[in-house]
Amino acid sequence: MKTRILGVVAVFLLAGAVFAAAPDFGGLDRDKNGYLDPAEIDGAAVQIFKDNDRSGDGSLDRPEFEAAGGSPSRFDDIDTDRSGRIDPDEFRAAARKQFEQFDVNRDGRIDVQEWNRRQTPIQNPLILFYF
Ligand SMILES: [Ca+2]
Ligand SMILES: [Ca+2]
Ligand SMILES: [Ca+2]
Repeated sequence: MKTRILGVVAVFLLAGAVFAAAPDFGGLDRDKNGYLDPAEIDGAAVQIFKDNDRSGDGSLDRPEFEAAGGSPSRFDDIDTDRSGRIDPDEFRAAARKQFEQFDVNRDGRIDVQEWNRRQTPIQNPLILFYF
């Protein structure tokens, strides 16, 4: 009997853990409808760009990008004109590309399954998506 109760408790705990792991999409789901749409990704990109442009010169240089958790190779991917700086358009274009990568079923939104496929709880979702 006791083990059975423990079993039930364990199932509840497990369900709770799964539920807790259901993402709020790293806070990106602004309208809280359970999906990420391109406008949410784009809007957040503008803010995240500003937050990480520490020098305030309107672009992200390599140190700023890496300080935010980005890798050197990812910087090169995003800096499509090879200027050595990421400008807002490049940043948003990269976010759009990420969106398309996540949106496996191409319905124009990222659902929880699509999000979880690429995220693990230990990763900072914003870094993973934008940097
Ligand atoms: Ca949403
Ligand atoms: Ca550039
Ligand atoms: Ca989708």
